[in-house]
Amino acid sequence: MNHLDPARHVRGESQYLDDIPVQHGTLYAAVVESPVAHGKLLGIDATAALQLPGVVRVLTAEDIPGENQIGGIVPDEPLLAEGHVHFRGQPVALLLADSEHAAHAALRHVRVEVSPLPIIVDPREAAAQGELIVPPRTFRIGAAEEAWAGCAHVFEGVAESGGQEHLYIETQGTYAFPTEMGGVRVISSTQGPTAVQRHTARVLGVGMHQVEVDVTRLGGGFGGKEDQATTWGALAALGAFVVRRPVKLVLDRMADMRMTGKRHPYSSDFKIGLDADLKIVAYEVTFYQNAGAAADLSPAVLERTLFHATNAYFIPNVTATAYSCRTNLPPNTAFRGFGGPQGMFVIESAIACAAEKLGVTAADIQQRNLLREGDLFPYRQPTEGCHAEQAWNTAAELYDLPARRREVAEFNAAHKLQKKGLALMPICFGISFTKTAMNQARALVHIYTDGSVGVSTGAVEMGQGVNIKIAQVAAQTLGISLSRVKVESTNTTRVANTSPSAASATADLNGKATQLACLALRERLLRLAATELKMNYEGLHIENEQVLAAGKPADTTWEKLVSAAYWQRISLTENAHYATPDLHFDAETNQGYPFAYHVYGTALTTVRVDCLRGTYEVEAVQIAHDFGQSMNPAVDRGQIEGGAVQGIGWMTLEELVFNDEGRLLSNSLNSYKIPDLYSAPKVLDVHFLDTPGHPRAVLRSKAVGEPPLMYGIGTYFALRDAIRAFNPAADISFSAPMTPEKVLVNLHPNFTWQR
Ligand code: LUZ
Ligand code: MOS
Repeated sequence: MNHLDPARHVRGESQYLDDIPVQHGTLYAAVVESPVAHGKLLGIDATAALQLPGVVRVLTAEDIPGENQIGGIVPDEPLLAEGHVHFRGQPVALLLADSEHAAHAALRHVRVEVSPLPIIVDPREAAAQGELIVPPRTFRIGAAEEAWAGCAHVFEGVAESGGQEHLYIETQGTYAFPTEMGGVRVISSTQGPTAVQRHTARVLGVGMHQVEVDVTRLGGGFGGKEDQATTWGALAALGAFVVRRPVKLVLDRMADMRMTGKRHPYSSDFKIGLDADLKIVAYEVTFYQNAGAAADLSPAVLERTLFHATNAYFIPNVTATAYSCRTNLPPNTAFRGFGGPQGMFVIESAIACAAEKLGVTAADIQQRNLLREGDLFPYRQPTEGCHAEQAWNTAAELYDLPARRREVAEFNAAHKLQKKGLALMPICFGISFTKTAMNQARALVHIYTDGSVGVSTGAVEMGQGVNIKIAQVAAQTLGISLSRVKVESTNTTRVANTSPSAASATADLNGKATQLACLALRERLLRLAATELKMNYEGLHIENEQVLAAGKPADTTWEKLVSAAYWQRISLTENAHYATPDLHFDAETNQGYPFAYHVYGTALTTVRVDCLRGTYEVEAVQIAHDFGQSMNPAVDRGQIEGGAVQGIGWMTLEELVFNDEGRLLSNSLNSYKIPDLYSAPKVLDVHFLDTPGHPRAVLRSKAVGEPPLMYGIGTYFALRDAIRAFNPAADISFSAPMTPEKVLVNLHPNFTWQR
């Protein structure tokens, strides 16, 4: 079962937004940005720009017919700045011109007058000044404050993790068309078509029924288009609505990097207490999340940090507190893992801190504390079908942990200027939107009279392979070949009120809805067959497009059956709704049953460091992963490989640098490095654990989108291990990413440059 798209992708035949043939009369939009990170907006003067050839219109907040607001969780984000600007790159005005060139050339002729105000870029400073997006949250189980006295060992520390640029290959973009009834049709590169629809309607002051959003596919999203495609969608729609001409808005790479939010950097304090047997007795953690200048999805990201604060470990006494801190950076947003990786980095830092001080390996602590069946998470959901120990033990045996440790020790004894390091990284990730209401989806399935099938859902294909999975569900449920099934574009007029394609849950939610629709159609068709054949409905099924009775062909094929249904005026269309059963969560007590199930796994990582240069190679990342009953091993393996490498990038090379004025310095691929073929692991093994899957997973095939990203955290700790092999006294701060520069400084902390 291959992914549906790759052949078209490599031939260049796949249509992305920027490939859509341009309609006559189209205007090109460019966005006028705030030149400073914080200030009072005194005026916008577009006189000079409007005199340039090709420039048609400059729209500001005053031109917005509806509400100038695109905030979701908190209404704190204007579409176009009004009164104040809060981050560098904030959209201030929309410039429309006859050509892309004219639009971009005119940008610098729009004068934005701002009187600067003091700025904050550090989350702890924001918290100290009371600049919080929402009140702090605390998850609590047991009584950590009473447990310290009984601990044999207590350690405290600080952990910092950096942001991450999404770097989807396709930048943000929208193509909007005015429609005859006074609405707009919007083609958007978004993970959340309904979010674009809702906020566009709000901005235009029309009903949602006047806004149609259509999505064919994205060249990657990674969370960056869950909420933040909305800005560009609503801006282009505003242009089309006001000027009554099609408007195309596509960000160039540097504008995209400057203007859009990223993974949240976190600064955290931890305290961990262990007993004499290295059992973790208590854990206290405080997270300071750098939210940027507006809420965006930050409160939900913050919550997921708390959900995953104890990773794959059972800890009886936990107090985890999180602050969402408002700074003058672009609003940070969803990014694969959605706060989970940030929380997991801190518990792994606490464990490494304890291990280093106690002279044991981190694995000694990790292994003793893995979750077991029935253990409670701090939010009181018990584990059900817990594979934490199975994943750990399988990885340790399959990849021969004792031999690998020996190999590292022998290499390190034999080499002075090169050192190897090793780390294990267990993961546990909860599958479901943490906002319970979002765990719903719908599918609209048509069987055409020739027996071919069209499926529409709320799922957005962004390269992750959700379309092939949905096609598989339809084909398998109806008993027909895959070639009869087409998965349609994601369109708000066909499937309404959708949740974004996010939270690793897209195939589960939309696949289950597809399954329900197809089950209903299959039953309807089999009842007809039973009548025609004068047989029992229960004894019939469809396989390979044949209707079978007791395993034998029953003289009716799929095509005949479908045709017969049409002529008997039986509906060949079904619309089904799926809502994940059993979920609940109380945001006051922070207790409940928020996740459909959890995904487990363990990665074994080895690295080799050049101790003169600080450069390094990831030698191997070897993973034992809980897929359940994978419905598409090729697609699923791809998700694990890509996720692991993306996580390694976050933990090693990818370093966002803002200066004190809140200006992004790492603003292009010259200065922002993501893993390439050379820096990707030399070996990347993925073992499919033998696990049963979960009934709430589609076809028992567990979600694969986000969990593997956290395997990358192992690379950070393997690098620490290698640095300490060179310099056992190294006092390395828990600060990611571990760039080659940082490795070098940690290897040689007392080195000073001689002039
Ligand atoms: N988006 C969201 C997400 O709105 N809620 C979530 O829980 C979530 N989790 C992961 C990724 N995106
Ligand atoms: Mo995502 S971080 O599941 O959009």
